[in-house]
Order: sequence, then C-alpha cells, then structure tokens
Amino acid sequence: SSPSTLSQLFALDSLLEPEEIAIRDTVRDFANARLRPHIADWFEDAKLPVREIARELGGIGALGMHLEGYGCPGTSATAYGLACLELEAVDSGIRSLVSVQGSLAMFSIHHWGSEEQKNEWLPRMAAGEAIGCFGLTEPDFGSNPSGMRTNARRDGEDWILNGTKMWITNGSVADVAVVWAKTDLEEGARGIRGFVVPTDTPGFSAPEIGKKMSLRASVTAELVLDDVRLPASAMLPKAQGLRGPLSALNEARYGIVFGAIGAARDCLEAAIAYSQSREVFDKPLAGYQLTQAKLADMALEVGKGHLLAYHLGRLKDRGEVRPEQISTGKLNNTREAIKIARECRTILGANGITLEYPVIRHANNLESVLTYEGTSEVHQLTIGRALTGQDAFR
Ligand code: TGC
Ligand code: FAD
Repeated sequence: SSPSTLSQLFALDSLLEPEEIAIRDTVRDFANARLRPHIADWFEDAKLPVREIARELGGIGALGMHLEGYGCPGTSATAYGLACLELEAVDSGIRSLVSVQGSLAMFSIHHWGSEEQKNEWLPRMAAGEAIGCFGLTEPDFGSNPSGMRTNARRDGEDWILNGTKMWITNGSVADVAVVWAKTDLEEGARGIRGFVVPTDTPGFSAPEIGKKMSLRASVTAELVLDDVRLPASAMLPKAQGLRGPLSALNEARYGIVFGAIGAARDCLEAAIAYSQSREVFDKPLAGYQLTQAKLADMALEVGKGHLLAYHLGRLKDRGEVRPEQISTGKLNNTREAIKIARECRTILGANGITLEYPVIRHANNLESVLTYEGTSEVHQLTIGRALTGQDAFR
C-alpha cells in the first residue's frame, strides 16, 4: 500500500484552520527553499548570516508574528507555533533566532515597554532590520535567575548598569539588548527591572562564545556591561520583579513546544526515507520488523507531541494557558525529540553521524534545547509544584 505521511496518520491538518495551514505552508516553503540548502554548511562553519536571514524572516512575517500592532502581523498563537515547528524542522538555531527576536526581546518591549520604546524598536525588529537579544542568564545564575548580580544604580536621572550575562543568543549581532538587572532597593524602582540597551552604548560589549558542539548555526555571546549609562527612559516601565522576564520565557517556551517536534519530525522523515532505500541482508531496512517497531514508536511520540502542541496553542489562543501547562509541553516534546533523534541515528548507521543527513545535527542541537528556556529538571519541578503545592526548587 502507498505510505502515509506522519501528518496523515494523525489527521493533523483536521485540527487547523485554513489560514493557519496557509501560514504554515508559507513558512515551510520558505524554510525548504531558502534555509535547508545551506544549513549543513552554516552548522559546520558555525556561521549564520543572521542579518540576511532576519530580513527574509521579517519579509514573511515570522518575527513577532503573534504580536499586535507596531508592524507585527498579529496571527494566532497556533499559527506562530506552526511557524516555529517548520523552522526548527530545518534547524533549532533558526527557530532560536525567531524565538529570541519575537518571543523574548520584542515581547518584553511590547508587553512591558513604553509607547516610545515600542515605536522606536518594534517596527524595525518585525521587519528584521534591527536584531534583538535577551540577557537574563549569568555565569553563576542560569536556572535561578533571582540570584542575578547584574546591577542598575541611579546617577541623577540616569541608570548605570554593571554585570555580565552569559549564553546570550544573538548577543554579538544585536542592535538592542533587553537586559534584566537588580536595582537598588532604596531608589523607588524595586527589585529586578528590564532595560532596553542599544548595543552601541559605551561600556557595552558582547564577545562571541566559540567551540560549541550544539546550536552551531546560532550566534551565542557573553554580554559585558561596564558602567553602561542609560537615560531614565531606558527602563521597561511596566515590568517589576522576576515576573517580567518569566512572562517572556513563557512565550519562547511555547514556541519550543512546537519547534522541538519539528526537529523530531525531520529526523523521523529522514529515517523513514533512508530505511526504504538502504538494503541490508538483501532487502530494504524498512521491511524488517525491528525497524518498523522503531518507526511506529517514534511516530506515536511525534503524533502525540503535535497533539499536545496544538492543544496548548488553542489554550493560548483563548488566553487560558498557564505556565505549568507550557512546562508539560516543553518538557515532553524536547525530551521525546532528543530520544527520537538518537533512535533515528541508529537507523542511518554510519551515515547518521555525518552532516549529509540532518539527524546528528538535530540531536546535537536538542542538547541545548533540553537545557535552555528552563532545563528539564526545572520543568519537572514546575509541574511537581503544580501537582503537590510544594516548592522543591530550594
Ligand atoms: P517564583 O517565586 O516562582 O516566581 C517569581 C515571580 O514570577 C512569577 N512567575 C511567573 N510569571 C510568569 N510566567 C512564569 N512562568 C512564571 N513563573 C513564576 C511568580 O508568580 C512571581 O511573581 P510575583 O509577582 O508574585 O513576584 O520564582 P523562583 O525564583 O522560585 O523561580 C522559579 C523558576 C525556577 C521556575 C524560574 O526561576 C525559572 O523558570 N528558571 C529557569 C530560567 C530560564 O528558563 N532561563 C531561560 C533564559 S532565556 C533562554 O534560555 C533563551 S534560549 C534561546 C531560545 O529561546 O531559543
Ligand atoms: P544550571 O542552572 O547551573 O543547571 C545545572 C544543572 O542543575 C541542570 O541539570 C539543572 O537542571 C540542575 N538544577 C538546577 N536547579 C536545580 C534544582 N533546584 N534541583 C535539581 N536540579 C537543578 N539565556 C538567556 O538569558 N538568553 C539567551 O538568549 C540564552 N540563549 C542560550 C543559548 C544556548 C545555546 C544555551 C545553551 C543557553 C542559552 N541561555 C540563554 C542560557 C540558558 O537559559 C541556561 O543555560 C539555562 O537556564 C540553564 O542554566 P545553567 O546553564 O546555568 O545551568
């Protein structure tokens, strides 16, 4: 009989609106035509042409896609998720670019910023003409950002920022950094606050982090803030406390729920195709029961991952999704995706370790995806807290 696609097996399109399918297909076609042919080289060379790609992504409306106004397309959250899925089916690094730009940097300005900040940055960021980054993590504070040491003190009307941020996606190519810092408790703007920092401000530097074995098609940098002087208007006026950055993380984690399953789908499609053409012991690998058992089990997880993502998309579109629900999707879909990537690698044998096929690249990328935006353990503890009412983080 003729083979079904994964989408047909689960009748996935029956759960989507025609407009969402059209957006998904636009992004898929763009990704396959403009990104897929180059991705193995970008990964091998650890060089992503961020500016060029950002302008093209802006051109198809993929930056700040589900934000309203200020030049943003204002699509449904589900459509945004589908875009993340198609981009990560090419590479997690591309989805990261979109997540950091749209869900972290643009969302923070859109949700917590002043009209002046929104008008200054969002239209250019939506078009991909200005690149943003988001500095929360520090060398000694990743899972526990509440311990951050980066500090903002008042000098007259100005703010002076000092500190170091670590592992910041797009850091060394960004035009603007959303930086989270602790403010002096005595000075009326208590606790953790966000600052919109143009990266050409004196005292700001962003050395790139090299020697990565994962997310090679993504720029990662340190941010060094050495007496960076900013006007009073640089502070995000509406964000106070950890809720500010964590609300942006919800947005980016939501995109990863979809994205990770895109990487898994790409691995599985590569493994199915390979198993049909590769002959072992005189017949195609696909004709062996052991292979089919692997493929069937992986298809179940890819299908279930889609269903969970679509469900969270609908909850988010209704404004009902809760952070611990996003944690269920981030934890499950990332964890299953990396298992699938590794299992697919076995089907490809030695060919599976090369960049001729996407599988080892996805597997390596997913090591980062498992860690950033809340490690698996952080999401287990978030779900555990929701189930028991007990906070086991500390
Ligand atoms: P906790 O006491 O739980 O909360 C402090 C305040 O924040 C509120 N809150 C949230 N608000 C919105 N969304 C969430 N998910 C929230 N979780 C908590 C909470 O209501 C409270 O508000 P308020 O007003 O009462 O003060 O804080 P905690 O210190 O116990 O921390 C909780 C924990 C561990 C879950 C949190 O710190 C955490 O999520 N840690 C992980 C850090 C993380 O994910 N970093 C990611 C950095 S960015 C990145 O990795 C980009 S990768 C590139 C890409 O995306 O592709
Ligand atoms: P740690 O927090 O030191 O964790 C180490 C281990 O301890 C993990 O297994 C963790 O799960 C475990 N652990 C932590 N707390 C507990 C606990 N309470 N109980 C049990 N186990 C625990 N950050 C940004 O701000 N912006 C970015 O753009 C960004 N981009 C990134 C890009 C890449 C490629 C990578 C790899 C990271 C990026 N990050 C970014 C940082 C990322 O968010 C952090 O790496 C992540 O939050 C984990 O922090 P950590 O690496 O310091 O690990």
